[in-house]
Amino acid sequence: MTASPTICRKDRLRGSPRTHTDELQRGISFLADCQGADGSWKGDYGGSYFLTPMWAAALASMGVPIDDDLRSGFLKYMASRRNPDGGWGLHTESPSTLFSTVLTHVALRVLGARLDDPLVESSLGWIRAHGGAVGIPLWGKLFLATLNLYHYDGVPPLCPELWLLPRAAPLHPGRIWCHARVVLLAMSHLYGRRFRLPSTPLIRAIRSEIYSSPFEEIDWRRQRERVSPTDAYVDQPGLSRVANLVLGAYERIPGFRRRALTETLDHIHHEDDTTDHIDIGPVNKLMNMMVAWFEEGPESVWFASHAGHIADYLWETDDGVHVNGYNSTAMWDTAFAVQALVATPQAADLLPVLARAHGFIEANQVLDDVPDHERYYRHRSRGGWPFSNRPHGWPISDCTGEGLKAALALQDRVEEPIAYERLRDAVELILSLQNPTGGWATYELTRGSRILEKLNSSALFSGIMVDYDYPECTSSCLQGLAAFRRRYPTRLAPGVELAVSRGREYLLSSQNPDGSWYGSWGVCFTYGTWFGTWGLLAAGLEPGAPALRRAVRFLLSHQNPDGGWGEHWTSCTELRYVPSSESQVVMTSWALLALMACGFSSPDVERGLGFLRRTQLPSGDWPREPIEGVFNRTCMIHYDNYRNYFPIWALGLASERNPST
Ligand code: LAN
Repeated sequence: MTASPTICRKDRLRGSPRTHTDELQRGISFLADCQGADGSWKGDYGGSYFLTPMWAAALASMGVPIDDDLRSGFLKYMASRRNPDGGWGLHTESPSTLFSTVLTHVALRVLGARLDDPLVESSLGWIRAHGGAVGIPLWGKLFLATLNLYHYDGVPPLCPELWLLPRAAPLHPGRIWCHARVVLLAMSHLYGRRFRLPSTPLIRAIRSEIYSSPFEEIDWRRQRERVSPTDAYVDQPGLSRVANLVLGAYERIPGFRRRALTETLDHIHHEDDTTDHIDIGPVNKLMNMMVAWFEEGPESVWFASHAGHIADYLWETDDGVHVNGYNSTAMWDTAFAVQALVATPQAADLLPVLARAHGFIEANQVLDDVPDHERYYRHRSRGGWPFSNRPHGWPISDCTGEGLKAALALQDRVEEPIAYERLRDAVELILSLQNPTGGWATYELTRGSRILEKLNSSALFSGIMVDYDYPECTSSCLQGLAAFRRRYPTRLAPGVELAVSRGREYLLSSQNPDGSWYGSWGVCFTYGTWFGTWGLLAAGLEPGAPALRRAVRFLLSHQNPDGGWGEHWTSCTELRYVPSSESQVVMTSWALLALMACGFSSPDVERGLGFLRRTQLPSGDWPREPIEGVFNRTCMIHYDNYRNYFPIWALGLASERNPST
């Protein structure tokens, strides 16, 4: 087996105070210093706490070598994220959940912490006070079952036979949002094989700790739908109960299991092979790695290929080692950093930085579709940009839009710009991803009906069953198309024209009556409204158009007396604007970007810019702030570089508009 994974330590540069008196120049110098040797920017992508104990528990249980640094890094991180009530939340700012607390307890114990360790006392106290681990949500049930800490009879049926359904079936897994689909894929394989670790004294000890009655005496079947009230973010839908009954009955009939497992295994291999064993995200990466371990063993080539990419997801900070939400943020961060830098008056002095960034963007565009993409329910890939890098290889609509914008912004600034044919491929991919509604979803077209959401049994995440239209994705695609049209007015013109006008209609129809848009991937209405306004402007609306005036009014109504904006993550879960206790640099930048693009200039904009200038640190960095990213409504995620390039973008736009500021 391979050696202990080397952890990426990518500290932000704590540069010495800059000599520049100008905040914009200071911010630019700091950002430029943070550029990696490959030309990209990437950052800490933690915040979704549950990932770390899940990984730590599984890696240690599979016997992946964990050296002292990694072990103490995991322990330190878990210690630093404990809530005052002694439990751990789904994300780093949320109330405690049984899911994260049980995962933490198991991780602590398999990493060697003893029962008298204060952290273990804490997790155990919390679990016992909340009815024991029986009420852990579905993902936890299945995960614990693989570790031999939950009985498979207590896991709702995850029949792999679903993969044998005819493609036209409304419930076919190929219709599910790709992230949920690939997690379900691995889970149904593990379930179908009833894979579990051998029972050891430690496993038996943990069993006796996390349940209030002896493991053997628990009526497991009755636990299938049980979810602790602390974890029930999403109601357990009635339809999923019916499905559980039907599939539960089916489980007793020997039928197509062998064929189904061959099918799921084939799909798992395809995902591993086409992503260089990085996989689309941290949950299916871990689950596929477990499948490899159970199927072929720790010494197999398959497992070793997985182990070689464990470190891609690990990140070290002063708080210890955590698991990131993706293998990196490189492409997303680089596309925004470039756009921010070219919006400043200093752009002409930054050619070497921009050339390196261009090199990264060029080298990470996906050039081919994955083999047999249709058989494996994959959309085309050629021409797209992923969130992270080419080896990961799953392009996303909005990453392609932002990548295209960044590439076009660099066309006249580099010696060898990306060839027209490749930009055309990006445009064609974007066009192929537009839904009949005019909107864009994330990785694929919307394939399933909203009824599928009624089968979401995760309890923890909302909106995971379908790849819905999103204003943010729509906006980035529209902006990419508009930038392409400016550069090549006659190329692909009819298709681009039509797509832009349909996209505009979608954005207009998704605006809320108060002028805002709900943002699904950043916190929350401020983020959505920045994208909404920029999308409509790209689609040709005049800055004074009524929809944009409403958006401006919305933003101004939430400006704080200190000139800044600050929105709390609970906006995402409560679906209404919740202010945070203090203004935040990131939201202030989004609001200013929207206001300035809408042509709005007034003392309010000046006060916002003043907030950005005042809060900058002498190094040119800005202080880390409360969490600003989200997925699936309930789980927050931290975008570390947002606080660096968004303020630069806003300050840069302001000084381009008014060179005296
Ligand atoms: C991401 C990361 C990138 C993000 C943007 C491109 C920023 C967004 O505009 C579209 C959605 C997307 C691609 C996205 C979706 C959900 C992800 C993949 C994540 C937030 C990173 C981690 C998260 C994933 C779902 C975590 C695993 C949990 C599950 C519920 C499967």
